[in-house]
Amino acid sequence: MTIEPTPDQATYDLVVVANRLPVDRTTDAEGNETWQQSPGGLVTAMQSVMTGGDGAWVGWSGDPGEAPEPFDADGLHLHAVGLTRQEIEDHYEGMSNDTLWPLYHDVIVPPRFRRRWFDGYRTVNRRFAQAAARLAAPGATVWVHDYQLQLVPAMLRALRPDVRIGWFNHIPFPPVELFAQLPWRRAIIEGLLGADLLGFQRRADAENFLRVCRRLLALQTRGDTVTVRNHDGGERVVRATSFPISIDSAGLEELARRPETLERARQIRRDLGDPDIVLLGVDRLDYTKGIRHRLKAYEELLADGVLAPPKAVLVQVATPSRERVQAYQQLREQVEVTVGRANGDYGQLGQPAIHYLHQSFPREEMAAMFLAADVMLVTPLRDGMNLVAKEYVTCRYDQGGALVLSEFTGASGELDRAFICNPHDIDGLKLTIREAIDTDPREKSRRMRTMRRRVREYDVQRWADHFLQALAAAPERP
Ligand code: GDG
Repeated sequence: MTIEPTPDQATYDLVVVANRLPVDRTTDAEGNETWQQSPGGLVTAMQSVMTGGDGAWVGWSGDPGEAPEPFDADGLHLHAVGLTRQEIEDHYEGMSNDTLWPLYHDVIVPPRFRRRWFDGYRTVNRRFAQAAARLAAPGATVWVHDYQLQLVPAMLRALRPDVRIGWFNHIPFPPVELFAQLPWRRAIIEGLLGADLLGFQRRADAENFLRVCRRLLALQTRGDTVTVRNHDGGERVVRATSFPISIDSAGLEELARRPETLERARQIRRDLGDPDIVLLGVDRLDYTKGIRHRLKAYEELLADGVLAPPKAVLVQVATPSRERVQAYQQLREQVEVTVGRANGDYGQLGQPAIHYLHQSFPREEMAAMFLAADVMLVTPLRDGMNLVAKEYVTCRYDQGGALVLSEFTGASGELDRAFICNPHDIDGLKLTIREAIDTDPREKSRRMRTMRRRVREYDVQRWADHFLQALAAAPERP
């Protein structure tokens, strides 16, 4: 990637504000520090809407300490926000990942409320808002992302009333009965209402937000809008609606279609001992993803004698995640005990029942795994969207494979031709896995074709375009 310093005082018509920059710091063979584009659809989507050199991205570099100087990388203007070790602990690990993440995911684990964490959250949100305020050209569009930055819209509006502000939530928005637990609920709602447009993954998330406004702040809502009274007595209208996120399906399909990807998929099956059935799970190692429920169902299918290695194998990729947060350490232990027990009870020499990989892999390898898998298990207890489900169907240009998908994912709203399951119902999950294996291949192909069409037609580019068009059309301020 080409990297150049950014001219001082430059301003931009589009500013993206996200917790992380779209690049990771790496060290090359000579020991020089450099930046590499992080994988992910958001970066790809933003790159295409930010071409023309008038877009900036504000985010944290991922390391503690002073922010590196702003720089340009492949046509994107990158402005790092520096966080101290304490701020990372309070804002990121604490308030974002130990309070908001569990609260917004149905309280699967109990959220922890710490006043110090919220203070850190507010300080860091202010720093992001100030950076965005400096970089936005007059009348610019600022697109804020996700639950780590919910105070930014109002802070930014106070600094720059001339800019148009959108916010998109990548995770679910909880029902009022759960959200009401949050000690700082008023501050969060008021923070969000600084935006012109609030985007959610599902309509139900947007409706939860509107209900929160009515019930907790006694605000008036009408259709998908909330009316907010300004300090000067004037009124503003904020729109809250859904924009289900998607993936760069053309780019991923191109990768999946490469001959070397197919060859690698065949090699993976050979390495697994040429089983009849390969089942696959790919998740960040997160308690929202339903990995324990999936393993329990699989272990019972082994115990019942329905499935057995070497004819059937499960590959579970669990990418390391948030390893400093206690709930994630506990989950890792539980998963690893279960995998060890299943392999001890049902594996044979050189033929484990579960191949467990606590690692991350390059995109090429992920595409080959998707192509190699007969049944993809996506069983979250709650998930804003779940991109893995969309990636799997995109890679299956051969119309092969079957997707088992939890009804508690945003993706199930679009991919309703998947084998839909309730992961809490272990007997039901076992039956759904069996159905995904046993259904007639022609029927599976039909289902796959329908799902592939949906993801191809509504890709991440369409998603970004829709959001930005809706933001441009957001009610003019009086
Ligand atoms: C949040 C919301 C929402 C995973 N392991 C590897 C790897 N991955 C990639 C997947 C996929 C991405 O990471 C994970 O995205 P998900 O959507 O599945 O889940 P979250 O990380 O929880 O994302 C979620 C999303 O934001 C977008 O709005 O859908 O609901 O929770 O792209 O493929 N990629 C590579 N190696 C790995 O080992 N290269």
